[in-house]
Amino acid sequence: MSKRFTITAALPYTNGPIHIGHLAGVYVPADIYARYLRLQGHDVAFICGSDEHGVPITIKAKKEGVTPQDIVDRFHANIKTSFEDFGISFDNYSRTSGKIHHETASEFFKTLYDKGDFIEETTAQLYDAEANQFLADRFVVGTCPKCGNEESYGDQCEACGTTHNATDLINPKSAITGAVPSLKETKHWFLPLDKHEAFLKEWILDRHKADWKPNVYGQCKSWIDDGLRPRAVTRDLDWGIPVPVEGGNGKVLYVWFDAPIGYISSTKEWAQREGKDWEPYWKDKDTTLVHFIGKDNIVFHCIMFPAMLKAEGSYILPKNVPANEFLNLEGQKLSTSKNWAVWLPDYLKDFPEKQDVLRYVLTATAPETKDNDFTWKDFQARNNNELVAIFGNFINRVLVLTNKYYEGSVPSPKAFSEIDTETLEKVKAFPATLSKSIERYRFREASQELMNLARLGNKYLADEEPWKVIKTDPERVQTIMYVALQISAALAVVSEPFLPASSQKLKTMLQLPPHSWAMVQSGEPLLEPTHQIGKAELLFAKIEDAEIEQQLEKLAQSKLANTIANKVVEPQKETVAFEDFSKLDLRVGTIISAEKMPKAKKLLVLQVDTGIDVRTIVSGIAESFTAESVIGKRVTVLVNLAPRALRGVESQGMILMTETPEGKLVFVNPDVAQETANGLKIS
Ligand code: B3M
Ligand code: ZN
Repeated sequence: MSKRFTITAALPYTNGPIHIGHLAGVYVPADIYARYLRLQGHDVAFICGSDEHGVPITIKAKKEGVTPQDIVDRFHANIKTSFEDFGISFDNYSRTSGKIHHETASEFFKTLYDKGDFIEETTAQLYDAEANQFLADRFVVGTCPKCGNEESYGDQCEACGTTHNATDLINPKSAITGAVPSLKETKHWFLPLDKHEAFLKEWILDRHKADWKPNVYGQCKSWIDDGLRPRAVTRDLDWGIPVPVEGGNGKVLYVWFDAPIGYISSTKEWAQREGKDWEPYWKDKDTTLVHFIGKDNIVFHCIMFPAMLKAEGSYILPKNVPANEFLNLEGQKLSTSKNWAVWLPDYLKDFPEKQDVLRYVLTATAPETKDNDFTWKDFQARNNNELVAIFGNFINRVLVLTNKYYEGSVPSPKAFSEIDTETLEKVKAFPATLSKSIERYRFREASQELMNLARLGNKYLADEEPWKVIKTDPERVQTIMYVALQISAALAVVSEPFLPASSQKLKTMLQLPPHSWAMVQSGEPLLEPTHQIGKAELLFAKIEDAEIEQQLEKLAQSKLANTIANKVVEPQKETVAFEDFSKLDLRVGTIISAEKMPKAKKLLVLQVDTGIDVRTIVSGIAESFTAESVIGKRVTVLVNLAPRALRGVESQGMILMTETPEGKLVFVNPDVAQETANGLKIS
């Protein structure tokens, strides 16, 4: 029986492109779920849009000397294109700078205002006199009162996810001028979350203890247990939705008040375009509402937005909020500011036509219950060893052999062997297995079940060896190929939520007649004898080591650029008199042996021929150079440094080292051309 679902995906901030962390955390899982529900015949509104307000956009506009509208126009288009490129099948992708959203959010605020749901209060807020501006959200940085993170923002701490008022920060600093802010009176409207504590406790802690993911439930429980407090839902900013009530001039709605309402306005926009009524998707108690988000958005989707919806009174509440944890890249946190990311437009330039590969890998390694790591090596391995070697190889063999033996016509099966019947029974069971995982938001598990169906086909063909049997029992091969074709068709249908482009390509190759998830589940044939399939094309292509090396090199360049950009250039030291300098006796030496100092991370014990003698020198270079790599190296040695005992070894001198601007430790290498009989000549 068809049901109504409203599926929302977090509205991405339009201050930069989308990267793999966004896809893994929010958009691929949401798309798998929405596509799956459509395949079940349900009425689905899959809703998203650009989140175009908020301080990050204003900061970026200031940095570039353009308007916030310029910034959001640029990235709204960029992001929308990326979602289309990766088959994220929104029914509507709107934008919060649009008219319909301004109207919807203003009306929502006005309704709560007129009902007296807000606390209207003039309070002392952080103010930067130099910038002549109140400091809210990312305009202020300080120590989080909950976890001690010293880089917490005014509205939220990214380390522990909690949300707070800017005045709660310890040691706040203006992110505009660095100044310590003063306090200045200003009027704002507060959402009394404390008044909704009882409802949130019952709704979340009692009713959703079993079906919400532990990481989501746990965060909500800790906030509720900490005690909820009124939260300001307006700001002294000029970019955003003007506060639509008396005294609101010069103030806008807090971005986290307006953005979730963006789901509603985007649904309205879609319904208007489709000639539908939007209200059942947000107000009918039989509608299932699910929010797909990243873990840093849990408080806003489980506490704040539900409190707003409850206060307004006519809306349904989310049935589930299956937030994912974070994806890391090559062992480090993804970071827009440090350009430590794989941006979708760049990925597509380097791997054209490989959107499904990224969808698959990000699903197979999704951070569903804990942060997880994306590595390019794993990306290559899953493509080559799973998509190419199992899924693609199976499909290619089936289509090549069907064209070779029967000119593409599906053969009539003769008597089914036990293995044939068993295999077809297993195929029939896959949709239910996939449904179980998908309906519990376990997409990682589901993606591996999908691969197991391809494995089943691959194994069946390898065991039955039609290419051999054809010589002796062509009738048997008709049955084998008939079974293999049913498996291929089943794969085409059930892979659609995960690999939409590949699924479509396979359906085209099979010239798949009308089909459905239910047909696979019923076991009825998807390809009847004499049906004509098309030619075989490769579904997936191998990824070579060189392509991966290129990606790793790009990241290395990013890291280097970051080091340089963040390198603090130490000021020059105190001037020294020439007399002092001339006391130093510098010689050109050669390292004749080297070994790691036991239990000392940084130390190498070197035997150095200084031209005067061979002596022991202990050098703190073990984190930059291996013992083997320095043997034979010509080095500059300070030979008249007073001996020092280091971990029980007496060091008689020092090898001169320095750092490049990129922060790399290097030897002060003597230039052999200048060398004299007894060492470097100081000119
Ligand atoms: N713009 C996404 C983020 O925090 C935020 C989501 C809004 S969903 C209403 O990165
Ligand atoms: Zn914190």
